[in-house]
Amino acid sequence: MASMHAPWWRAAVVYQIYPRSFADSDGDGVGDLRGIIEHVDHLVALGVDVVWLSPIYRSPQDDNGYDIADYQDVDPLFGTLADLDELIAVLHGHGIKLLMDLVVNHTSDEHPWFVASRDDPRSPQRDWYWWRPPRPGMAAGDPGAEPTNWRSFFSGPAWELDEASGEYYLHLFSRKQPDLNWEQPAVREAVYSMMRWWMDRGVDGFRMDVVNMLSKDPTLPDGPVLDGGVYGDGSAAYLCGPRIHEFLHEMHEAVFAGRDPVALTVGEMPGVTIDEAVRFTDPHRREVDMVFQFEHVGLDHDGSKWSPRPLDLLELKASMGRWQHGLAATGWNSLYWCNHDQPRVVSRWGDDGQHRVRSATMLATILHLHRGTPYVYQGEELGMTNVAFSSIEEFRDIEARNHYASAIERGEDPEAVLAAMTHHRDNARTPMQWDDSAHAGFTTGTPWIAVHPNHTTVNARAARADERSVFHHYRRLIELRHTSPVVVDGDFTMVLADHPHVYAFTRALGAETWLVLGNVSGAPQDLDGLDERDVWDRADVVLSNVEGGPQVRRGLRPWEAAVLRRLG
Ligand code: TEU
Repeated sequence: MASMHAPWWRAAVVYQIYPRSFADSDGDGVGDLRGIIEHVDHLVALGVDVVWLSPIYRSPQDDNGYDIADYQDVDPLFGTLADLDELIAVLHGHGIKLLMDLVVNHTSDEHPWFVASRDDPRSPQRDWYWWRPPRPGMAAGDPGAEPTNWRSFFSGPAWELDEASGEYYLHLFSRKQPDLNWEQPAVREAVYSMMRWWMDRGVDGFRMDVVNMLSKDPTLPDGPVLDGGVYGDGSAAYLCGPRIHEFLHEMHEAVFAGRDPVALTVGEMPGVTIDEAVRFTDPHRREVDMVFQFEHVGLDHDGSKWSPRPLDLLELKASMGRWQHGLAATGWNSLYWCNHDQPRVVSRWGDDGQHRVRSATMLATILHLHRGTPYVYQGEELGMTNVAFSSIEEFRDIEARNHYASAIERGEDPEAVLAAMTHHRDNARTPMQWDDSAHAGFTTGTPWIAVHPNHTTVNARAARADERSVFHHYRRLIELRHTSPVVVDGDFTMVLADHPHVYAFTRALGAETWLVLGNVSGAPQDLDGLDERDVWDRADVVLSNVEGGPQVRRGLRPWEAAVLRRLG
């Protein structure tokens, strides 16, 4: 049985809102907090327990709010602190908790901390950021004079020269996102005190942006040079760096210890390994509750997201299975296919044409029945799809635009570069499709990014009215987690691990065993290798995404998903 003392979030489902693209209440073309308040009924109907709100703080919006200029105020684009208080109250009134996005690897270059740090090299804030002179023997501004060879995640060098002082500052992301120096105790105290302020205001926890990058090897060593280019990969010096566990434990003690009800913390951790994830999420170590790992969303990259390759299902199953196994005894998994940085999963690993509904519901089924806490990204529950942009002008995302510009600068063919950009982040950022009206009911103004033309058929109003929609399938999956202890606590065992097209596993708790089956292909698949196929053929059907339900003896139809239950 489920432990009586298990934390509440083990049985919870989180819904991520990207405020800029969710709902616009005032017609300026950008989503806002009042827009969210007007659509809380959607979240209630879906049945989610927690909302994770991407950043709404004051920001120049260089990276859509992940560049923060004031951690304790709401950007006027999104509303006011009073709107946020109202949103928290409305959500809490429905029993829904709110996670804020904590972005403290870097601030905006317009944050007063950075302004002080840059403008006065003698200010106490100088060392709150990573300032370094040019490479020995070179003059500031010379090509290659950057203090290290690190490449930024958003293309180009990870260092920007400040002409006035002749020193460079580190920015792993955009030049408007200078990295904070967590070696400084005053930086850590300032962040913890800001976090306590939010907790005291009524938020229920945090999703922590690139939180495994907080601790850097202070010697900042060069990294191996990346594929024939001039830049190096510095990640060995800043992914899960020397003091990362110390910092996260210190944060836990300073912000969360002794709070009731317990908060939820999830650390976003590119490159995290299973061994590290166990340490981060071991409840006895009191660091974070769960992590977002990136292994599975890198499997269809050929070295980088800008050179995609088809997914090999055997690799996906092996990876997901390793994480299930690795965190079975200690720690906890988060489960996601989608977020604001990833392409839409139905376009990525399903079929967003003829089999859109069936493949979206199949992908949802296999994800949600793993052990861990599932995350639903806005629009995923509608089966929203990737966009097909035909020119670079249509892109809004700094990562995509910078990548395109630097590829063209290197002399690559513009058409080929654009054609390879299928994994770009704007796929996830087109406006939420509420109905079939102009601009999908997202705004009465001009949307900041184009609305997907398929909103005439793919939209929330149509989905909520159709019991067989992607929306209602997600609703049933969420309900299963709330009502079935085996979904929360059952042991996970991969079955048919060598089947190239079928994703299958069991969950077992006490006398109950569930079998979850997903056909990850557009062709029928037999289940000849399945143990006790005849027993499963007669088992109770918990969930299906096909007319008439599953027929295990005959196999699976294209993109079919089935969940079966038996005792003993
Ligand atoms: O993303 C961190 C991250 O490592 C990547 O997923 C990143 O988005 C990029 O795609 C690498 O190719 C987080 C946020 O989720 C993202 O939106 C921010 O842009 C980034 O941190 C900086 O704050």
